[in-house]
Amino acid sequence: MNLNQKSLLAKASVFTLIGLATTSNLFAAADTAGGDLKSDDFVGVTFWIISMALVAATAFFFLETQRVTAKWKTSLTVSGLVTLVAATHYFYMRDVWVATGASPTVFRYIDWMITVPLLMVEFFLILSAITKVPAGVFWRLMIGTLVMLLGGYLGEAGYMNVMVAFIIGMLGWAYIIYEIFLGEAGKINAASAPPSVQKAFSLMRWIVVVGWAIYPVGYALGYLTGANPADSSDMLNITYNLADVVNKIAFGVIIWTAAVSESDKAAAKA
Ligand SMILES: *C/C=C(C)/C=C/C=C(C)/C=C/C1=C(C)CCCC1(C)C
Repeated sequence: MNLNQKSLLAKASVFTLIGLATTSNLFAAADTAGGDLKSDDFVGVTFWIISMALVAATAFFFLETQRVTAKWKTSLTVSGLVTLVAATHYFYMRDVWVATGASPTVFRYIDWMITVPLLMVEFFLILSAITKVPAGVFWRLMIGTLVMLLGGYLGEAGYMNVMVAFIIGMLGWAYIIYEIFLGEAGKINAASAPPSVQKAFSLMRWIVVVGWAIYPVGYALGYLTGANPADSSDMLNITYNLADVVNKIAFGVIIWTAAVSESDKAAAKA
């Protein structure tokens, strides 16, 4: 990349940040509910903290694309898109929560419908950077994602028995885990990836198993314990919010770590 392109990218990043800052201000101004955050509304506080952490993470991932080699730039951009989309939804979700005390289920699932496929794209990109990956891998991961989220939504929105919906969602998730450990995606990684990529890939796999496990735990705490509705709703939202920190911000940081270490190695060789 030449100097001109670099300064263009820097400008684009700055404009993105200004855009983000303005839109978040607009949301806050348009909806006075946000100003009604009560000092004892701890779930509401987590909505606010995470909104801002997601904004900061977005700025960080976009700006750091300038520091890494070409093949890692796309991965970092996708990480930034995940946190950008999530930050925007969090502005709306926290307003719903603060104004009504209800779970912002619709915004939550719209967010997941966009960000979970983007996270799947990351797997694909990491593998594609080093070898040719059949498109079938990508589509199978997408199908698993759709089943998982559709099941969850039907249960949470009241279209289906919460337990049956939970089981459908779990089956979708199990299929994703099967694909990345024992299916084609896992085999490609084992056969052709260099050690640093294998490390990143295996870390990402653990994110999908351990990090993503926080979501069904949240669902169970929200709908399957028989606790009173107010407590259940607190537990559900606090657990989902925590899960998003792990799976959107920490996940991006893992990719950033691999990207920086690979790029530095490439620079040392040159
Ligand atoms: C950024 C958002 C992410 C990574 C969201 C992930 C969501 C899940 C892994 C949800 C999983 C669920 C099940 C495995 C069972 C049914 C209920 C769900 C949808 C909460």
